[in-house]
Amino acid sequence: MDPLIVTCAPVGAEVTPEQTPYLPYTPSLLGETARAIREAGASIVHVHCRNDDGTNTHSVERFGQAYQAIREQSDLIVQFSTGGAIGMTPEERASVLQLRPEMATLTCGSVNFGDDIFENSFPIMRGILKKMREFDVRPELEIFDKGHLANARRLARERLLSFPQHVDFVLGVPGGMEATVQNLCDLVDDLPAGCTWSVAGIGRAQLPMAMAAIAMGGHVRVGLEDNLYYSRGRLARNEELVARVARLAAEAGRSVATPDQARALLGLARGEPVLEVQ
Ligand code: KMH
Ligand code: ZN
Repeated sequence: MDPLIVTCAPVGAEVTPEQTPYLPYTPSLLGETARAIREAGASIVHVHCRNDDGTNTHSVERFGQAYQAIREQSDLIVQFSTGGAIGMTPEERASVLQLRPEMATLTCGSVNFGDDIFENSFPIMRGILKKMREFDVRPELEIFDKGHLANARRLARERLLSFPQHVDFVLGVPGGMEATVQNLCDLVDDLPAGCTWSVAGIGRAQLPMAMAAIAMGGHVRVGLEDNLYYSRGRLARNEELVARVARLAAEAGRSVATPDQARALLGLARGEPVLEVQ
């Protein structure tokens, strides 16, 4: 099997600094986290940003600072969120693509998200994909439900997307597809040929989904965005979640991918960020 690509999503948009002391919600904390998760075995960092008071922001300036801090401390593949937070406008969510991160997420459809709706209509998805093309950013397709794969195929028929792509199954969101091994197998079966995939299990599903992906030849996403706990009642640090997956993979005979190995597996050319916005 290929080396395991471990993505870490250390911040997210839903967890608050009041819930855990381990949330790296400033650029400088993100830089330190990048170093720690790289040492632990991560090759991709999925980025959301916060203001100093912990509130969500998708400001281009803040993402630029975060990118710089991560790059100063690691060679990780930097993947920006274009999902942002519930309530952000599609324009706000796509604005950070002008910094030309190596990768960014594209959620492939709307989904109930707790009591909210995470809105990703076709016009929103098309707008984000056009910006990705303009700034040469590689998408990671976020799949919260099986119909999202059909939506991605529709975007491919519209020639806004081409396959194969790297796909992340986000399982266990209240309102989305449940985190079961059967669901994961069904999703993997439905993937267009040649796609690589990872799974992000939400909450206590993070560990069993990671173990399934290791066994199935997929890849894994962990981090505080998706799960606050290392074990029942014990808050996690991001690097601990990465290190545990790396240990489990080693037990199963899979090494973790370095960022450059992950770039090779994903067909990414290493690019440097454009930190000065023109
Ligand atoms: N915070 C969620 C509403 C992404 O980063 O692309 C969306 C999300 C997905 O986290
Ligand atoms: Zn995210």
